[in-house]
Amino acid sequence: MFYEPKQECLSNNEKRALQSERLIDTVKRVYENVAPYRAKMDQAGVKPSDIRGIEDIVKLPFTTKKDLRENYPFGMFASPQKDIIRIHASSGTTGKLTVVGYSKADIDLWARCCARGLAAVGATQESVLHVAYGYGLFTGGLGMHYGGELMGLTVVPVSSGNTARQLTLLKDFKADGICCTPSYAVFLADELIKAGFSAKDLNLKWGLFGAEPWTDEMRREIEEKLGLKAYDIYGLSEISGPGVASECEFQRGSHIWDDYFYPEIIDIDTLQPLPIGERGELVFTTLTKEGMPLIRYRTRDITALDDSPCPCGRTGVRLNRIKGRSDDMLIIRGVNVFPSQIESAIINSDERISTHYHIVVDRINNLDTMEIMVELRDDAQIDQIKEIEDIKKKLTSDITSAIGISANVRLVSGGSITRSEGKAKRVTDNRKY
Ligand code: DLL
Repeated sequence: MFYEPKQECLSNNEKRALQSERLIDTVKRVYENVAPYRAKMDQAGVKPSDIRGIEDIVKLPFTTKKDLRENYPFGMFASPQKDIIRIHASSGTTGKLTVVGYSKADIDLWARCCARGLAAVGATQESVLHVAYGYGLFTGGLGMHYGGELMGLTVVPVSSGNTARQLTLLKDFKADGICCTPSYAVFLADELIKAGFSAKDLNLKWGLFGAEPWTDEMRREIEEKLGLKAYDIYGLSEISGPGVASECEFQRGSHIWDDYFYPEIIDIDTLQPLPIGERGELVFTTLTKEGMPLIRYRTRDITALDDSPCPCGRTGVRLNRIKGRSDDMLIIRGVNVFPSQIESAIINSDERISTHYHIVVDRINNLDTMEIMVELRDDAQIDQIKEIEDIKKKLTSDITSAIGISANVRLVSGGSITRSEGKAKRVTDNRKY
């Protein structure tokens, strides 16, 4: 029911005409309603009337997380507050969240895109969908929830955590579809096996996994252990959430719903657009969003596009797997974390700790772990071991409240952390993608 061939299989000419018409409207909308966009366009010497078609997009300035931060919380909204019906947010670089506002039409569009993704992997109205992405400011849970409901599936809003309960519900409700991060899928599978069960005790047929980078090796592992077909789903809060792009049954990369989100790949040094197939940074322009339309938003995700025909007939340009980021954002258990957030928690926690720290990220038993080593200051007045315990306890809790997930803090003596001669290397990521 949510396969929309008319929109999903547009010819090149039809698509460009639609994208052009929508871009022209979006540029007018932001110029008239969003002061920071008006200022940026004036500075670049571009007027809405200069944008006559999608090819003119290159005349427009980029948008970055910095723009969202500088206009925190609602300064980038193009709709009056009375028309904003939902707020979501993800981590920003310096403690301030990146905030997104949705109008009713934006929520409907987002649900439609998630429904397209569900339909593309074979969900039907008889399906039971187990949503194990987190619900809340994170977009994973509610995005897939609304997509599933729009399609008429039976949605089970389990949210993240409590693995034993997840397994019980999967067995009892016989979900045929599951949504969670790929690393959690592997963890769930291992817990299933540990508890003495196997994929045969479940009814899973397909899963939509995303919110963090993963590989084809992980895909095979998940498919084998959970007895389903594993599909990639990509998205980011700023553009809407999950379902900006989604794989079809052929698993050849995620089709971008490019009648709504226009993709470009740029060279990260020259910021010039690259031809299809070349790897660079992914940039998106929303074509119909009302609440917070974004023009040429730099996602920082490194990937390439593929416009070769797909046997499914959909013409949405496909996204290769995300190969990394052009900034220092880490994704730990599906949560976006910037080292700068950890750094400011360290600086503000206790004057007896120094600003020398090192973060080690790993994947142990298929679960991301993070250890943060922090040096005590040489001149710190510490008389009792208990004081060290107290410093550690407070820092652990400060870090958890700054980044939203737990980390293992280890206090070490002054000088223990290797100093770098150039840029400090703050993070060692031992995970293999
Ligand atoms: O992670 C939205 C989402 C939820 C997507 C559930 C898919 C499934 P943010 O928290 O704003 O939104 O994080 C966005 O996560 O820029 C990528 O770096 C990364 N990411 C998302 N999906 C994938 C994926 C959600 N399939 C950031 N593969 C993005 C690799 C992904 N990285």
